Amino acid sequence: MTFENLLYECHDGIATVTVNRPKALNALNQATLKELLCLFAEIRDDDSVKIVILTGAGEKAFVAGADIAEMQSIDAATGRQFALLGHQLAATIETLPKPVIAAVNGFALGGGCELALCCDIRLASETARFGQPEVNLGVIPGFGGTQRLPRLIGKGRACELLMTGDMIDASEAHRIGLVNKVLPAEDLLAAATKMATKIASKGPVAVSLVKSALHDGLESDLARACAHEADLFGLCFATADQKEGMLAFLEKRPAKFEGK
Ligand code: DAK
Repeated sequence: MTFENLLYECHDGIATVTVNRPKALNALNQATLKELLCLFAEIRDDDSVKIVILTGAGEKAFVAGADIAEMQSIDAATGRQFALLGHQLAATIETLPKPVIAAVNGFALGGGCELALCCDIRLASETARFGQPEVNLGVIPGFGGTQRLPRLIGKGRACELLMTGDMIDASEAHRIGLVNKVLPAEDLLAAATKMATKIASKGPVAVSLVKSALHDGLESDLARACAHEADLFGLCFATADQKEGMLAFLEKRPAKFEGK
């Protein structure tokens, strides 16, 4: 697979997707959004991929937002198309039946912060900076930031970031729960790969169902979400992975999961 604005590699079931527009701090233009959509659709259908790491090229940015140069002159119809592409990408990542780890290696602003918010786990380098500066440009977040940010860090903190447009550093992002871990920049990808390797060694069906239970459940009331969890728990007992996982425990050996 070759893309103009992305780099892609996959080893041992771990796919790494790198947004590759470092001269524009990896800003998301429409072409990049379309490529990301296309690549994540391929990843969804590729059984050799167990988990995805999403990062940005260069040392400065994860993604510095939607491409302001491109957005500046778009009309309403193109703006709507742009927003739909962004929402489609967010939904694709959130409902991908495989985990996605954001390795945030620098600026994650606007649409870049929103992209990280769609991922399941966020690891950040000490050099990472987060913010939703759209109000500085006279717009609001267009890729779900007003919704996912308060769900992750709470309404008050989200309001502050969304209304002031302030940037916060990685340690503050960690303190408020926006990122799971902060690492020295040179260790970020290794740490993401280590975590990905650990997750990839677990029962793939179970990991996928955890993602589904979490994502669907958070959008639902507790009783309905618990009923959904019970359905998914039952489903596990129709899988070879459950049989292998429990047998391996009883035989005191590591499980060999097939993802079935
Ligand atoms: N778009 C396009 N180019 C960008 C960019 C961006 N978001 N961010 C940086 N660049 C470009 C700069 O223009 C510069 O290009 P050249 O001048 O070299 O050609 C290059 O990257 C390096 O940037 P700087 O020279 O500015 O680097 P500094 O270290 O001085 O500053 C910075 C880094 C990240 C603080 C600064 O670049 C900056 O403030 N960037 C803009 C960050 C930002 O405001 N991001 C949010 C964008 S708005 C919607 C859909 C989506 C959205 C909204 C609505 N709908 C359709 C409804 C989302 C909106 C956003 O994401």
